[in-house]
Amino acid sequence: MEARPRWMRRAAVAAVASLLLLAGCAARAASPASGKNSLRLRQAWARAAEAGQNAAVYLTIENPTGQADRLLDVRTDVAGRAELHQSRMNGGVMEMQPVTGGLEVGAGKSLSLAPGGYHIMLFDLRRSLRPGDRFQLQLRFRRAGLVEVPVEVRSAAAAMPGM
Ligand SMILES: [Cu+2]
Repeated sequence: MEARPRWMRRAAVAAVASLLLLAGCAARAASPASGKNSLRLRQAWARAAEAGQNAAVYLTIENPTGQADRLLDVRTDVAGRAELHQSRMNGGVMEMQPVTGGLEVGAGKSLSLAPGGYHIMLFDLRRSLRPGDRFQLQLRFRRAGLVEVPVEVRSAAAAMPGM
């Protein structure tokens, strides 16, 4: 005689499986943010801008691990909204548009977000960004999870067309 109906046992197995998944994520997020097992974020900087305006952030993402990762989205306390953008020339005019589906960083590769290409767009700044200021940016990766990086504000005079 069965103690419990089959569906009940199946539900119990599913619950244990999801707990294991959660534990795996937590362990990964808690791993140290250096060494060959994790991403390295370098030279993060933003252009100076006034409160209420937009600003672009640039950085280099190095992936020394053996597995590709993907930057999914970005947030920061200093802006109402942050998006991944790409600048490109269109008929002699520099245009930018949101990146959909995130940005891949291949195993052993690095990805540069730089003026004229990929960048992080901050919308609706909650405070002015002055040269020499620093603020924290949170990047969410598919594998590495949430990674935080300090961003240094540089003079807007370093401006280039198209951000
Ligand atoms: Cu942009």
